[in-house]
Amino acid sequence: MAFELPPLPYSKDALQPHMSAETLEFHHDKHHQAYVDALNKLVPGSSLDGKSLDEIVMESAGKADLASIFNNAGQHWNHTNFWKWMKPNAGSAIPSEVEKHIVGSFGSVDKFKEDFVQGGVGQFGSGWVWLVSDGKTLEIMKTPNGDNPLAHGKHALLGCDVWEHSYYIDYRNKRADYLKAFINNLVNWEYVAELLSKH
Ligand code: MN3
Repeated sequence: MAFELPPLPYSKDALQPHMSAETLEFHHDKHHQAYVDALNKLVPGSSLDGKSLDEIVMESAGKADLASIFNNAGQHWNHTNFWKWMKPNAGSAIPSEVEKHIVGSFGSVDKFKEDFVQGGVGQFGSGWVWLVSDGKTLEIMKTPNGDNPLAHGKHALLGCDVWEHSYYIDYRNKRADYLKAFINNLVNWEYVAELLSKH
């Protein structure tokens, strides 16, 4: 079955002023679409044909001959969640169950936000910064390119794209400003809570 670009769960101007309609137009309609198109060219006829996206990510991870499939499958998985990890008028209210786990693992919400921003700033070149769970504690993780927690046996609760295409139109080279705007104004904490309840 062919992979499909999921529609954005909000209109393209819904995340302004923190993320512009122009950014979403390029990021969702062009970049994410390109990963989906590449996957649909690479997977048919390969050893991973017919598998789910999660299976493809996990089974291609670390295999040199499947690197192209891994990169594009990882990016399709990452972006599909990234759109859901944001919402309009998100504010900063964190559901109590999520806050309890964050405070238990990081000491405070402020320290978690600081570590998340630092993780994203510290990812050299393209990649992602994550809040992950191992089933017990939460931690910050960063990955290069299309790599993600799923490929490392961790559960992603939140992730932010730090490829330049995600912030250069709105923030130019100021990755830290983009990360601060994301963590303070864009996070769909109800989706984070839903993922936490499963892990
Ligand atoms: Mn991206």
